[in-house]
Amino acid sequence: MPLIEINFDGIVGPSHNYAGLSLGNLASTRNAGQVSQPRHAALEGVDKMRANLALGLSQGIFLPGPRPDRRWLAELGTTIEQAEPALAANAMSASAMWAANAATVSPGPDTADGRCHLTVANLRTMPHRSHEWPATLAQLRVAFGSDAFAVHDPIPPAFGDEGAANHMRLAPAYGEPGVEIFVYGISGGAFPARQSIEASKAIARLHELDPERTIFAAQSEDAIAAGAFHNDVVAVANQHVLFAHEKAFADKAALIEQCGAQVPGFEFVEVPDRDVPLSDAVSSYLFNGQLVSPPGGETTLIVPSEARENASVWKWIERHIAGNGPIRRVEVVDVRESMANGGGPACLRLRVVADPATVDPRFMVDDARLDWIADVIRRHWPEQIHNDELQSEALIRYIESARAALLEALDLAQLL
Ligand code: SUG
Repeated sequence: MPLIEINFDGIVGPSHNYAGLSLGNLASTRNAGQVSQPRHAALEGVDKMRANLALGLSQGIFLPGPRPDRRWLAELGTTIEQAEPALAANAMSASAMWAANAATVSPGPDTADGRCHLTVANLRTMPHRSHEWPATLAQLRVAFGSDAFAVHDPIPPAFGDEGAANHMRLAPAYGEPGVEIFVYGISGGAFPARQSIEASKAIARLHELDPERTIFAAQSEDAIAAGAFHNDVVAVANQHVLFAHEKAFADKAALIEQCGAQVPGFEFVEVPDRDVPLSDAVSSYLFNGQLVSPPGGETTLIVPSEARENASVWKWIERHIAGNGPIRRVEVVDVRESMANGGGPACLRLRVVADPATVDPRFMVDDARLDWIADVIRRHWPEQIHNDELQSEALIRYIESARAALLEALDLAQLL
């Protein structure tokens, strides 16, 4: 079987809530204290996966981590019952749903040993995300346990790494050698730059990438300051196409020149700031779409419904498609509960180019398995979470048994 792109979506965990934990993520700050709907959020995620399957794409899943993270709280000398509310919220976040931050992935055609390399992200910048990686690593080791893969520990927390959200790959076809672009932040004005160049360089070395086909590019300070806390809020690549906002990169000209020189047929689709200002790009998540090549189909951009509701963004999309640009088709999905925490369609998935037969089948889904997952969600996920009940004993019991029910249903109780 040739190598294809598989999208692994993070299932929205039963503790999904709005605690406003992510400085620099405007949606997270704006929605702090709102009432969340974990059941609806997780079902929105399932519907997004169904839409991917309907396009003929290959689909996988990642599981929610244990929440509250009792082990992390114990390392901090406390418990969920006794922790200060702010710390308790950090232990309750369902942020592992944003699988684009799970790991950085370098497919086999790009690496010296021909294996697909994955490095789990340390996510050290935000406390609520810094404790995701042990549970993520445990499942990566099961899902990608075959010889076709090399799974790496996180790089040391001295250097911030946020995974594939700051990494893009350009290649004439998925199974051919590509160029990998690592995007890092230097400064974000009032907001933190989460990805460091030291982390990106370490990953490129660990993944045994060819330095001739590896690019390091800085994010523009303006983009981070406008709320692009990850590069995937302002840029996305697929095969030979790079789709980005005019202000995404510190030195756009140098990046485009390198891509043009190294990627056969390279096409840059740029959205000028005068058509779509950075603020509209950030609020609509236009670039946080999934840019995909369905089998035998046309290059398709899967955008959140917020993109259709933004006049400048929708006008740009309609004009691009009418003008025969490289993006031939647009699909709209509803992931509002995740969007309200700053997570769009692209945040919810990790792309892995691989032969699906080399992946543990328990992490792959079809419509029937999604029915099954949706059924567990309907039966076990809380309907609502109010911000002031994150330490409620009853809610915690409910959340812990919901995750256990899912893992058992998927025959993955070993990860409990
Ligand atoms: O890290 N939101 C996530 C959103 C991650 C989006 N991922 C990508 N762009 N790939 C973050 O900021 C909000 C949690 C809260 O406030 O409770 C949060 O963590």
